[in-house]
Amino acid sequence: MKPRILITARECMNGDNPAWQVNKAYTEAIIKAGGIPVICPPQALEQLEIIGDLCEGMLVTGGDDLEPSLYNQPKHPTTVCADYALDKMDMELISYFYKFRKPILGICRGIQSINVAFGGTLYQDLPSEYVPMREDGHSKTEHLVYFEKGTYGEQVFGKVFMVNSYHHQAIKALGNGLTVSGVSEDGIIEAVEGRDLFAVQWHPEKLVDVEEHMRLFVDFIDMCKERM
Ligand SMILES: [Mn+2]
Repeated sequence: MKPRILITARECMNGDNPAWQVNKAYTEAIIKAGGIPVICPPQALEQLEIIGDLCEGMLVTGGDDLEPSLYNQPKHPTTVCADYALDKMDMELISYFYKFRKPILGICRGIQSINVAFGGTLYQDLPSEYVPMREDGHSKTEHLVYFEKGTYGEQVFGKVFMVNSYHHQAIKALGNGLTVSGVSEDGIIEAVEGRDLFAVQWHPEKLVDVEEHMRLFVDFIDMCKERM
């Protein structure tokens, strides 16, 4: 049996038509790891819960920035908010899956959504809000992540590992119930873990040919199988 993995869809434009989209790299990584992707657009909570009940796990993917009022901050000029309905859906589903001990894997904006769902906050603009940081920022680059001793992240990646980096926001105050798993050389939190939960700031779905990055998907799907 293959576990069903809920992935929330982002709004985009298909020519003149508003549409829903999920980057193919996410669904393909889930399929490659042995899961079944289930794409879900924003809708009422009672309907989200019905879909949640049918799925064994949730992949919280990348996208535009979260609405900063969700963590009680005014909006920074560089913050690009897509859509409050999406933010609300991601928050509700993260809480629902966590409550029922269904595994959650977070990627990029996903680690930020998870952190805010657990009561944490974000840097809205690393280049202006975070000192010291690497000269080229964290956008369109690669950098090392150092993993904390005794964490799941260390089990997969060892002490230090190269990741890709495409972000201008990141975790500031850590959410309750989360543990820091990996940190960049300039001190940005790049991986967190919690009960049946792992999340990263980089994009492992674009690195599935590297065994360690692919293992995040394989381990996640294996954990979801245990819930069947
Ligand atoms: Mn980074």
